[in-house]
Amino acid sequence: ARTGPFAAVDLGASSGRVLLGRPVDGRLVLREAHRFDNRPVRVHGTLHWDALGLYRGVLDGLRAAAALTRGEGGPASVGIDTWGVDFGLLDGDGALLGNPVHYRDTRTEGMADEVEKVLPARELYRLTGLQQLPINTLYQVAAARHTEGFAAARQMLLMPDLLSYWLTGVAGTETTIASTTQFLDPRTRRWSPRAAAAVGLDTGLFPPLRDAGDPAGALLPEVLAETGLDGPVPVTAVGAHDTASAVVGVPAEGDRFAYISTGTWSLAGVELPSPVLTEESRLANFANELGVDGTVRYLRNIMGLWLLQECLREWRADEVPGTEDLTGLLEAAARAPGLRSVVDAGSPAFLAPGGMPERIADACRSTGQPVPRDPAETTRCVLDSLALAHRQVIAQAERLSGREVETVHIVGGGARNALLCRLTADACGRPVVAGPVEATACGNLLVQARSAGAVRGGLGELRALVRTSLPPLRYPPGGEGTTAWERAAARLAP
Ligand code: ADP
Ligand code: LRH
Repeated sequence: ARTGPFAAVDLGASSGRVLLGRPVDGRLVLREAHRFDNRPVRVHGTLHWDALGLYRGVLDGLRAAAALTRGEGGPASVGIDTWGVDFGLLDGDGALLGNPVHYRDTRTEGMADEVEKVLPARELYRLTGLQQLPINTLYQVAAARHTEGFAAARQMLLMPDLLSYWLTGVAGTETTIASTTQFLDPRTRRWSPRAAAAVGLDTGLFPPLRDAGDPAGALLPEVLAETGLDGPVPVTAVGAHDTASAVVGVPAEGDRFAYISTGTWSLAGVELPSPVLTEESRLANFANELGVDGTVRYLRNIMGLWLLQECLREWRADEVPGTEDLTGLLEAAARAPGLRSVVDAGSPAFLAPGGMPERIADACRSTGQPVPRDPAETTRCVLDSLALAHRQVIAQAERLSGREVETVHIVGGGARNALLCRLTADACGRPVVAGPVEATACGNLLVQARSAGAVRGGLGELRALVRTSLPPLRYPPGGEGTTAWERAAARLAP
């Protein structure tokens, strides 16, 4: 057996990275091999992912991993996770038919109404348990189904499965990423023929389902040659949905916890043994995404740091003073008056790119609140709004699932944002435990390590390993108490 570290390929909406890691003397030791930007491209009005550019980033990462592990015989295996819902279409020769379309593209506008005529949302929820979001693969298929590309497609591969296919030549669909499509039944963890039929999709377009921990092929000779790795290098299916791997990497003890995976999105919720498919749950727009080891990720999407990323993009393009440096901006936001104005950070109105500072200002105006006067106040408004949304989602998750929450874990890039962590602790009235920043890569690596026999146990044991290796930071709840947050929430009530 190979003895080198495991390689986690983790692609988020804003950046990709390749991390190396393995357990040594009861600790997970991590090294970063490579990091690259993920920049979407608009062509003739359609927003795309730069799929080949991302694949090049993965190859560069594997080349860096090869160089770092030369003395150890190279990585023991490779696991791939990416953001959810998006896919590439392949023709009969296995060639990519056009660049995958970005979930923020406007093609899905009006699709929920189209689908509603064939399969009412109420029924669709009972079949798939997914929250109603325009980004869902089902609505993307509804928008694309009459295009020539779709007619020519012989296979449909979700993003991590597409990258895995390019690396190995083996096609498979991992269950956690499949659960973001709105075509999967969370009770059986198999395709729902009725959901697929609603948009005329043949689920035979997807390759066979596989679970996190299953073997997923080996790097092709051309990949070995290109990256300087010595074969064979196995690829292992991991929680291929980044959020599923992030939840594995949450350093929680016991089951009385909520998680918030904060990066471009904030995904807030609880881990459950089985789905909640009640009408009340649907109306609260909760998703039952599938997790590793037969779990359910009962969560809701919140717009997340996307709101800040988009403001920064605009401010920096306009060379607005005080916005070059994120740390300085966050310090100024910490000094700005708190809870002056809040927006609904759960609203899909903020989904599309562009004009974010102005859209936030408009949202404040239309709810009769003061408009932020500068970037520091806008940033404070965004972070207050995220903390408020975290509070609301966790309270609802608790109520709808019956799962008690004592601790709130924040993982992902947002765990670096001390102000966001503190505000979330204040808003939730519970301690926030922050970190690891790279929880997704940790979850990815640990599932590989377990498959290779380098660690044993269930999610509890994997989480204990994360806890001892990367001790998280604690933020006790404080501030004015939760009534201030209730009053802020009331300003957004219809
Ligand atoms: P994704 O996986 O969606 O691409 P990440 O988990 O990498 O996102 O998180 C990216 C976000 O993390 C950034 O948008 C930024 O707001 C936040 N972040 C990154 N570094 C820092 C930092 N040093 N201080 C505060 N926030 C940070
Ligand atoms: C986070 C994420 C989230 C999905 C969205 C498309 O990166 O995977 O869980 O809803 O991207």
